[in-house]
Amino acid sequence: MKNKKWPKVSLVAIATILLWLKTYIAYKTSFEIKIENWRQELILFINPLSFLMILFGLSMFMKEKAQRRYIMVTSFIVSAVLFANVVFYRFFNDFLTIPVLFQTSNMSDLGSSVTELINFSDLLYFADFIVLAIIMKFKPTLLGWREYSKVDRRAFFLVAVAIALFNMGMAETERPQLLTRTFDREMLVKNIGTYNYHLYDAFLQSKSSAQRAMADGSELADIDNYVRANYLPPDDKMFGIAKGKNVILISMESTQDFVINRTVNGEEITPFLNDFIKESYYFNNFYHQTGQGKTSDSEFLVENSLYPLSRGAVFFTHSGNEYTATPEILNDNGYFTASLHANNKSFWNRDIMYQSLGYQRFYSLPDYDVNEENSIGWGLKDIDFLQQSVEHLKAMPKPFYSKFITLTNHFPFELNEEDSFIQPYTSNDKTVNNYFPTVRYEDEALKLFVQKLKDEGLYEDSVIILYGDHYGISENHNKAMREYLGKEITPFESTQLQKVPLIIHIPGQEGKTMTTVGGQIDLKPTILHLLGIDTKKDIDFGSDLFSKERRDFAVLRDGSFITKDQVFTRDTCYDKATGEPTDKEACEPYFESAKNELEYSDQIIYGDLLRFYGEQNEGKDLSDQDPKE
Ligand code: GP9
Ligand code: MN
Repeated sequence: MKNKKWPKVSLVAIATILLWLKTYIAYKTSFEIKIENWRQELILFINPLSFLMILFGLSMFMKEKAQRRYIMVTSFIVSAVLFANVVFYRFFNDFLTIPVLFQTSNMSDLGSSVTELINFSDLLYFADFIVLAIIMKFKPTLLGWREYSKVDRRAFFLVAVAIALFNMGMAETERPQLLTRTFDREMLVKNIGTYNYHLYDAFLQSKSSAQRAMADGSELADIDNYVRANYLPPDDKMFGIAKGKNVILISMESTQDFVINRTVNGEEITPFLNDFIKESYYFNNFYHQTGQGKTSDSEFLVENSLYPLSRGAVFFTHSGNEYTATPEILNDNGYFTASLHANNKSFWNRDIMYQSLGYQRFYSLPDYDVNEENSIGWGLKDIDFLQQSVEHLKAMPKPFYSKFITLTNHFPFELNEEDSFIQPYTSNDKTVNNYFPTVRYEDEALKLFVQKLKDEGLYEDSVIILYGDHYGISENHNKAMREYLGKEITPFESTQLQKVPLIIHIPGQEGKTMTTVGGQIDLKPTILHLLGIDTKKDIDFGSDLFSKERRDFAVLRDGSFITKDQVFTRDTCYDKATGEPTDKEACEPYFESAKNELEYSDQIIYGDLLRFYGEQNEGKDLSDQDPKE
């Protein structure tokens, strides 16, 4: 029946406002969302609104009875989704994702303790729904209803869209490239809201499922041929030289190669590394090949010898794929495998991806003693992180394969006074200026770490591999870099600045500078060969950096490539000797290879093709695995 009177309270408005406020209260009381300034607080406050307006607004097209039913049912479902996240968060300190819902071991953990996780007061999460239901039952006339005109609806949806755009605009300024890079779930929820986050998650999921469903493994034949043709046999002298040794792999945050053996204000930037390379293999033509996934992309390259994707972070988009990563291979060879990083475990989706890579244990934030004194910028300072990590190393079964991810030398390169061992550079560019002291701090942290490894008797039994994860100084800082380096930053120089240090220390081996051109993609076969593990049958796009048959070649994720004598970037072929553009013909023989590399690797990831090769990996929570188990 039509209610002719002006509505007392519009059902659409009341349902929207109740759920909006409830969501915000839940954000503040049930999740630990870090808020750094009032803009972030405002984003958090408004972020559920546009979604709820659109969701409930759909009922404006309905008749009274249908509208009531629709609003009640939707309100209940949305409340249930929110509540499911609250319960999940209590246990895992993380937000739900679709792959997680299907991870049986996670869910069974949760299932057994669900009664402990839920209490009577949780009914409060449904308080608004209960109130709505009571009114509807006993005083339905309190809630008005009217037929909405076209103009009403248009105005309503326009407002909703405007709020959504305002929200996105603010989020974009607070966290640029939020959606293409998808940092971590907390950041997504904080910026676009829990409901939009679920939509986004569902979108990612369906996209990759469709691509996966269309693949049948027949594509592998060509790829297999290509990879076989590019396989390089190991140098007999190096194969197995570190058999049975521990591996300590260190990802050096934002560390570019140009800092090695260089000074700022007359002082060495990396005094420790400059010494350490004298007793290690030091690769000075080694490139990072990362894309938007930054650190996680470098991890992906190093562990899989596959390229990351051209957009997004493969750690997020394809964490459910089958991989044959170094940790998995080493598990089968009697190694204990662990990653150590003092950050949220879900950052870059590591907690999930590490399961697919085969890690047995992930030491993340809760495994470290982190407080205000020992933190700066992104979190635990490198010195504290590495020192505390040695205790974890001592507890691990031997031999172990351990990956450390440092953090202090991260943009915006913040440092306390007492940790500044050198003065900043003195250009107009604060980022470039501050980069040097944080690199110097990282160098100090590495020195103390190596010292501690010696003190604890771990040094002689371990291969130590250090690599830079990606650039720290982007092209936005070319002016200050020109000033510092004393040369114009042309596209050629920019490409050369993508070099990151690679240092491999093998006990008992003398130091040597290796000039072969290579990249992060080459680390997997290199490491495995040093440990005496054959890689002939693996699908690796990289090849052993010690092989005598090396062909100097590295492809960057943007399609640029580097050979022995040329650099190809932005459609121009440069002569390395002069740094000047040269005839394109000189680069032409490599075009096909560079294209194939990236395309074949992408095909593997999009089609999840390695599942046609290997067996299935079971999902496991890695945060509380006892290393002795
Ligand atoms: C965060 C750290 C930094 O855990 O890996 O990530 P980045 O921004 O360098 O990719
Ligand atoms: Mn990084």
